[in-house]
Amino acid sequence: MIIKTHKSILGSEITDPLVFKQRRQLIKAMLALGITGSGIYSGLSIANEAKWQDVTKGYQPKASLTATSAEIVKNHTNYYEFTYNKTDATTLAQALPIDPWSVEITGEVEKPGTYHLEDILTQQTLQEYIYRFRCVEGWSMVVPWMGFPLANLLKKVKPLSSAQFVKFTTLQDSKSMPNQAVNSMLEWPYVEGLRIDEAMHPLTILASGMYGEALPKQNGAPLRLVVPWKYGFKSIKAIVKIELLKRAPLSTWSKAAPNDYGFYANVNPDVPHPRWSQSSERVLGAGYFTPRRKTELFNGYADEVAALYSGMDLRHFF
Ligand SMILES: Nc1nc2c(c(=O)[nH]1)N[C@H]1C(S)=C(S)[C@@H](COP(=O)(O)O)O[C@H]1N2
Ligand SMILES: [Mo]
Repeated sequence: MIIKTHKSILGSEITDPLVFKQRRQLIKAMLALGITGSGIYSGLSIANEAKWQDVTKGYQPKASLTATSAEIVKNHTNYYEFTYNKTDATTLAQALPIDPWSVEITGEVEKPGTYHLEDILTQQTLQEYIYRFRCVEGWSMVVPWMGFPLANLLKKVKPLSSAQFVKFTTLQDSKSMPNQAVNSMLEWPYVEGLRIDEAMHPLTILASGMYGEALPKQNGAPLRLVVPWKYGFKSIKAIVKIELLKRAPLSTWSKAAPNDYGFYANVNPDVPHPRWSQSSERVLGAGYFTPRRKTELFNGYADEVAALYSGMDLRHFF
């Protein structure tokens, strides 16, 4: 099954202080649920199961996805606040201060506020989500994220019926993010958005970990969005603000190049980028002679999400 509680995050071999903290939070969360003692791992699984079924209403996860090697996912990143290449964020992003961290949730909600990340995570049950991840540039990977449904957080702040869209904003900190101090085609801070039904969909998660460990900084620590049926640029990193809005926000890429990057950015093999085909993808970690993979509509999640777009012309709303 797609969701597994990761034994290793509870294991004593982890020494990274951040992971340790996350583990403490997990344990705190378990205590809050009344799960204690020797059944700590199995108890957590059961709690997860119940919660998951709660939010998914019968969603059947895909089995049989093999994760890309962690080394590749950690060392091949897109993080334009730090660099325009795919390798240097691994080291450059280590300068990002991520503790303490808080997230402002505001706009069309009953309970706006600024919430400490620790408090957000303590109230959620972290689970593993093994998802395909497809970049608009034409490469793909499979990542075992650790996180929780965005819907679970949004429900806590009680969106008003006027909330039609959700806007996400990355940290603005040109001291630690050098490209934010440089003029480029991109405007900072990085901004992304979803329609409210996309944001509430059970496949849409906020991730604070991957491969059973705290999320590496270059991959968007301490908290990032993951929307597996959309091109990777929608999955915004280092989120400090979530706003519920009446109207669609203008996202960073749509603003910079509206003909290249639409608001929806659903993975679609039949809608080419203006300068390249999207019909296939290079699978990271596959051998040199391995053929490209055929890209699937909605990145393989059509059964779960196609209904969100029924009646929409996906060429127009690309
Ligand atoms: N804040 C921010 N979020 C971002 C990006 C970025 O440059 N800045 N890059 C996006 C792009 S283009 C992709 S493909 C994914 C890459 O995620 P990864 O580096 O963890 O593989 O993050 C997305 N989120
Ligand atoms: Mo991307």
